[in-house]
Amino acid sequence: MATNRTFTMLKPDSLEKGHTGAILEKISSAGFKIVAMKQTQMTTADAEAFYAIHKERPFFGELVEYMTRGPIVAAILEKENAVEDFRALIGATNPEEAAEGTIRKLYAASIGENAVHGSDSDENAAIEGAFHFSGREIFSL
Ligand code: FUP
Repeated sequence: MATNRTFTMLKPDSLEKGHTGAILEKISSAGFKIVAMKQTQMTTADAEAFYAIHKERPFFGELVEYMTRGPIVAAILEKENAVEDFRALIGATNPEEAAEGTIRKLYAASIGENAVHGSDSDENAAIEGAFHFSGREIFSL
């Protein structure tokens, strides 16, 4: 079932601005089932590991600071074609380039604080889901 799952995080700015409910509603309305979900806070080591692929990029330090400054909501979502459909629902990394009606267009402030994460491949969805959830926290609904 890995190909039917993706992983998301509502990032700290979404929680700070009170957008958690609205974003989860958009996710549910788009046909995604939430098979795992929790509110948690990443440590610096967590964020450095999660975003290790970006460690040489100039924005890495700010990214780690942003992602650790407050709680996030992490979730595993299930739907046919989950990875691609969720990327379409959230919109481009830079909210200025995100399509109308996408989550980032509606709720993201900037490319650095872009409200939500969505896995970019089935393989990364599985890795990222396992980073945040144990098997006992994932439910087939
Ligand atoms: P996305 O897959 O859309 O989440 O985007 P990336 O994996 O390319 O980037 C991960 C995170 O790094 C983004 F959500 C925000 C941050 N980032 C920047 O701050 N500046 C950039 O130019 C690109 C990414």
